[in-house]
Amino acid sequence: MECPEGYVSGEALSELLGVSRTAVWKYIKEIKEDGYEIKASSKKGYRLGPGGDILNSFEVMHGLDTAVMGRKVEYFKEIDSTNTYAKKLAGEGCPDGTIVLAERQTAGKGRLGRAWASAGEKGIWMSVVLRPGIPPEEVQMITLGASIAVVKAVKEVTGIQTGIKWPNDIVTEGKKVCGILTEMSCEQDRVNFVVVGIGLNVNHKQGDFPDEIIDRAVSLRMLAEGRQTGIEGEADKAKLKRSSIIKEIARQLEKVYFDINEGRASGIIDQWKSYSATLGKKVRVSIKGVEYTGTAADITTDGKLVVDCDDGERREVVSGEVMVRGILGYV
Ligand code: BT5
Repeated sequence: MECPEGYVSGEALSELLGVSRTAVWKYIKEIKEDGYEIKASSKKGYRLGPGGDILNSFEVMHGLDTAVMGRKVEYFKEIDSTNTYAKKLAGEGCPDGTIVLAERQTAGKGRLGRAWASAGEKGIWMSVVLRPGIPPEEVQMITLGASIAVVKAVKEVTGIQTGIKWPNDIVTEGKKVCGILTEMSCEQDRVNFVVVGIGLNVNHKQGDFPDEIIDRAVSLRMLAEGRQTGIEGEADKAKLKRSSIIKEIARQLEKVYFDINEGRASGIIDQWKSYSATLGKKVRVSIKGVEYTGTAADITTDGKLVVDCDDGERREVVSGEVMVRGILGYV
C-alpha cells in the first residue's frame, strides 16, 4: 500500500517483517484469498493491485485520522446484528468510538421491531459505540448528527447529494438509501452509552432488495448509474469503495459528536435543516395513534418535528412515523 507505483521484493518484505521468505509467500497467498489483487514477479517481487471493494478492520483503520472514532474496529463476515453486538461490547466497557462492521447481517434491525435487509458484500452495516456526556432526553441529537454525517460523507466520497427525512432516513427522490437506528442504555439523568447503527445501501442492484422494499429502496451504485454512464470505470468503482465511505462517515461523525458533547447543538440543528427533505413539505404524522396532515414547519433544539396541522394547531412529533408527500405520494 505504501508503494503504489512499484514492486517490493520478497527479500525486503522478509527483512521488514522479520519473517522468512517462505512465510512472506504464505501470507501473500492468504491475503490473495481475502480478495487482494497481488502481482508476483520472480525478478521484482510483489505488487499490490488497485483491488476491489474489500472490507475489513485494517482497510477502515488504515489512514484514518480521527481522535476517537474507529480507534477500535471489529469486523465480522456474518453476524445477527451489529447493533446487538455493539451493545454487548459497550456493556463490557469498550472504548468510545468503537465501530462494529459486518459483511452480512442475519437479523438486521430497524426501529420498532422492523427488519433491515442486509445483503452480503453490498452495504455498510455498521454500529458505533458512543459515550456522550448529555442527558437521555438529548440523545435524539445524536441521531440527527449521524444523519448529517452520512449525508456529508456520501457527498464527499461519491458526489451524490442525499437528503434527510425526519428523523433517521437518508433519502433521495423519495427512496431510502440509508436508515439509522439509535439505541441507548441510560439511568435517570445519565447516558451510559449510545449505539448508532447505520445501514447504508452501497453496491446493490435493484434485484438485490427483497420484494417488499424493491420500489422504496435504492443504493449509491443505482444512483450513480442513473446519473452517469461509465460507472464501471476504475475511478467510479473507487468512489463506491465501502472502506472509504466508512472512513469519511467516521470523520464526519466525530465532528458532530464533539459538537454535541461540547454544547454546540444549535449548529447541528441548522445543518440538519439545510439537508432536510421534510421541512416545508406536506406531511402525514401519527401522534399517540391519531393521524394528522399538515406542513412540516421546524425542528426543535431537542430534535422534535414541529408540524402546522391542517386543523390550525401546531403540534410536535417526538418519534415515530412521518410520511412526506412527494412524487410517490406519502412515503
Ligand atoms: C431504520 O429503521 O431505518 C434503521 C435501520 C438501521 C440498520 C442498521 S444496519 C447496522 C445496524 N445493525 C442493525 O441491526 N441495524 C442497524 P426503520 O426506520 O424502522 O426502517 C425500517 C424499514 O426500512 C423497513 O420496514 C423497510 O420498509 C425498509 N428497509 C428495510 N431494509 C432496507 C434497506 N436495506 N434499504 C432501504 N429500506 C429498507
